[in-house]
Amino acid sequence: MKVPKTHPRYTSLTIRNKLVEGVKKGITSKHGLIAHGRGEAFDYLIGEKTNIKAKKAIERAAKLLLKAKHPVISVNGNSAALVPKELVQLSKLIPAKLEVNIFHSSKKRELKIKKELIRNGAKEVLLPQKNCKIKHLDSNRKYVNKEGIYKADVVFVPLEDGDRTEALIKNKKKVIVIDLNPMSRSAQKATITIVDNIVRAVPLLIEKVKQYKN
Ligand code: PTJ
Repeated sequence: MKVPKTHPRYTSLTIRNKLVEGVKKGITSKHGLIAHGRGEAFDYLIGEKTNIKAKKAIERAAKLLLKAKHPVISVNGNSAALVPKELVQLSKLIPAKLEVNIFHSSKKRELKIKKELIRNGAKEVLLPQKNCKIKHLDSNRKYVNKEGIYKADVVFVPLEDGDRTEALIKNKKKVIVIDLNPMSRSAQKATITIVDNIVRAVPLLIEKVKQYKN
């Protein structure tokens, strides 16, 4: 759907289009549309702007990612539809590995997300392995890659449901989360929580990483 630039909700409707496209391409799950709706509601309440607390959290996140020995960016169906290019750019800058990790189990979707990241410039994208699991987690998210999340010290989770952050922390990892809902389990349990929309927060994180690297 083409959104007229003059529409008062232009940005929001354009973001929705990306997710609908993600579903059509087989990257995003249908549940991802519902998840986005929840995020949108919180974004509306915070005025669809990055607030000062989020900016501070982004600064701390950039520092933690740059200090990490083995940082990994975890990518699901929503983040792959909304910020694929930015996640690839961030992974190259830090540098950090990119690993696909989805809640709604689908081998086909994992491969499509990987392909999308490669289309956006990624050289390497890790996939979960059935013989490699993290502890304290029962959902499909428990499967990880031996060279990625399994041995990571810092995991960046742009947005997801709340079953994994706590488990990653119990597995002795530091977790950076972006979540528009400050009351979600992910937001409450993470080492660093950025309460903002990933479409705004990830570009700001890229800028901070560039600045600190210089
Ligand atoms: O691709 P999969 O199978 O891994 O599934 C991904 C989703 C997102 C569907 C899955 O993880 C899920 O169901 O998540 P939830 O439980 O709906 O939680 C998503 C969280 O992200 C909620 O707290 C939303 O408020 C928040 N959120 C949604 N869109 C955004 C967001 N936070 C930041 N930026 C957004 N654009």
